[in-house]
Amino acid sequence: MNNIKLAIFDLDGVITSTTKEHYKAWKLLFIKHFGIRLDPSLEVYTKGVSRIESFKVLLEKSKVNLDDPKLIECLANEKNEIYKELISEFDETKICPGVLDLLKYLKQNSIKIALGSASKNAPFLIRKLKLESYFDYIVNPEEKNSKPAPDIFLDALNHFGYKSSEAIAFEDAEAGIESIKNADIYAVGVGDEELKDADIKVKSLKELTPVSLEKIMRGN
Ligand code: B16
Ligand code: MG
Repeated sequence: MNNIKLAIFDLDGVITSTTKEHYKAWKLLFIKHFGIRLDPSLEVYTKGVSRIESFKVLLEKSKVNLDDPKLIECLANEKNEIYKELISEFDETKICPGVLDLLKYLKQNSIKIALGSASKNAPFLIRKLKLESYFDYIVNPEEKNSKPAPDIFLDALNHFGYKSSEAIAFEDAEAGIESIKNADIYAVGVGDEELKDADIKVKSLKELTPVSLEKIMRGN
């Protein structure tokens, strides 16, 4: 791997899958407080987007008028308590296919590894998945603009003092790919979504062999 010095990973949808748990927590909250059944089609708007932004988009799509910031924060905290309960049993078996091999390969090649997740629960989940030893840095999403803003990925670059051309980043959500591209970093799209702005798209990280990775790094 030529000049790539840093790999930045999103969490939900790349390292593990917590999308169902996030959305189930929102659904329970909306039923309890607003008597509204959230449609499954709205889930996509919450992927990769911060907790508060997810809440705001769900309120807007459900035509609920809520403009008291304190109440919004309080309900978002309640959703987080439900979510934490739902992920309390997560362990190594919840790591997505191909992740461990890729992390090992990057370590063997002395490439730094960072986590660029919008989730404030990321350090907790990484511990549960027993992956702490692989990560050289975990971005703190607190007080950063939500994806698609580039802030989270730029923070990882700045932490190591690397240029955007020296990094590669992995994302499963449209907002996340936009965030990577806004930071001018090479974007690997992961999963079933179209992710049309990704530089390369794989269904699963299992598809990335050392040979294909070398190719990506060389730009051919
Ligand atoms: P939290 P990612 C994102 O994770 C989730 O996809 C998104 O649904 C969630 O709202 C966001 O984290 C914030 O999570 O409530 O735990 O702080 O894809 O950026 O790893
Ligand atoms: Mg994600």
